[in-house]
Amino acid sequence: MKKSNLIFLLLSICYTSLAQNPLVTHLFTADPTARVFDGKLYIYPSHDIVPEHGVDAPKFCMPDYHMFSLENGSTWKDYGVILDQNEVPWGEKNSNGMWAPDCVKKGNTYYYYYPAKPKDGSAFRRIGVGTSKSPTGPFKWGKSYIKGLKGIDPGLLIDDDGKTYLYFGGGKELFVSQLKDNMKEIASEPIKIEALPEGYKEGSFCFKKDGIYYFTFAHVFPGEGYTIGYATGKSPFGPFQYRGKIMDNIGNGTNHHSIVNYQGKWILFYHWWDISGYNKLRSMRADYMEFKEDGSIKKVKPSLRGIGSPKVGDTIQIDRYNEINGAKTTFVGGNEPSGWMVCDTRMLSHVKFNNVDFGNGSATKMQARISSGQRIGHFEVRLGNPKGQLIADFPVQYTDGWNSWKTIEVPLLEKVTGNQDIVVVFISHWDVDKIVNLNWLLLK
Ligand code: FUB
Repeated sequence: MKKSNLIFLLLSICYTSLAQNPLVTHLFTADPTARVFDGKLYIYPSHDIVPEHGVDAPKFCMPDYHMFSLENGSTWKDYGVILDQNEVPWGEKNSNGMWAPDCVKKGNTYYYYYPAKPKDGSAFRRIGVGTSKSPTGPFKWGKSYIKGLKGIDPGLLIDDDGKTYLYFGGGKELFVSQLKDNMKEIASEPIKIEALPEGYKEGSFCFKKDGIYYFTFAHVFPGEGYTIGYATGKSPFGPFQYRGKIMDNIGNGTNHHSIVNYQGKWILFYHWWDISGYNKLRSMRADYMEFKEDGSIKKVKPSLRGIGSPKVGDTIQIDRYNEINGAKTTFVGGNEPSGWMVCDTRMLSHVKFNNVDFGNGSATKMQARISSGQRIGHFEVRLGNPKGQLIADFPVQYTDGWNSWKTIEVPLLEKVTGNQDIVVVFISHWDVDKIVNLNWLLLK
């Protein structure tokens, strides 16, 4: 085996994280381009890091790329670093400018497009390409950047006739170029995408549905923060007509996205910086997206629940809820390594978590990860709504205090099959103002 392949294999960390939002928390990830290859969902994001002391990176500090795949419907596998900035044959060393990438498959080859700062000083960013026979690499990196293009945020569209279009750019204007069949050279000079509204734009992502080209992009209306907007047209070159926002501004900074259809559902991938509190340390997220009958896109509201269906054996991160009433969430503490929990639970508080996959009904038990400094009460797990069918009943136990975590287990009271929404209802006396802390549930 070649040394580089061996190193690649060793770097393929099997770190997994649940598919709720944010998608991973072991590193900061931004600009998520999701792609479905042969039925499997992959994400090609960029990677934000905290600059090392002495590194002049007042803006983004982005030294390399990881990539991820969705495993078992609810966990993300991190393949480790697939490209480091100092491996870019034409790139300036240590420039920390590995911004938003994309990856597409044509024939049996995967083409990974990424922007980097060229060492010849010819532009702020050029776009390079790597090729691989596998979606997870290793990629063979082209010796030069694509000639004739300058800019950031490559977004690729392979049309039904096999022709490939590269959308790119950031600023007041966005561009598209058709690529030659070799996928590494432009077949046409960049064309400016016309008739988009005023304001800063970046993060072009074009997809086709029912014969319509949806050109989507991050957009700052003058006086407003980043939104995700879209325009539609009848050709990959446009003209496009602006149709509105897919996501409203969710705070200051950027929002870069992609859209895929996975297992019959449309998903919007985007990023936010809610867990770092700093808009240069972002975390990728995903939420379902829907179309109206007239082909327009319903606005997506960022949720904690996100996508994915935990199965028997997966932790159900109940603190990433669809609905919460009378309780709160916060970071875990004590002997629990990391994550969030449901806390401040009171009489009849409830938390709803949609889309748990009970499969063919093989689960017979349920576990709960709890901490408690008192012992009065219990919590019920019900189907669908707070008064739905009772499927598990956990007594509250004293666990040695609110920072001391313990896993408890009860039998499932019913055989449950298929995808179900579950609701946890907390029961105690009205004067108990803190019943139990709950980190996760698990079907066994
Ligand atoms: O991540 C660096 C840059 O910020 C991306 O290229 C833009 O799309 C914005 O998200």
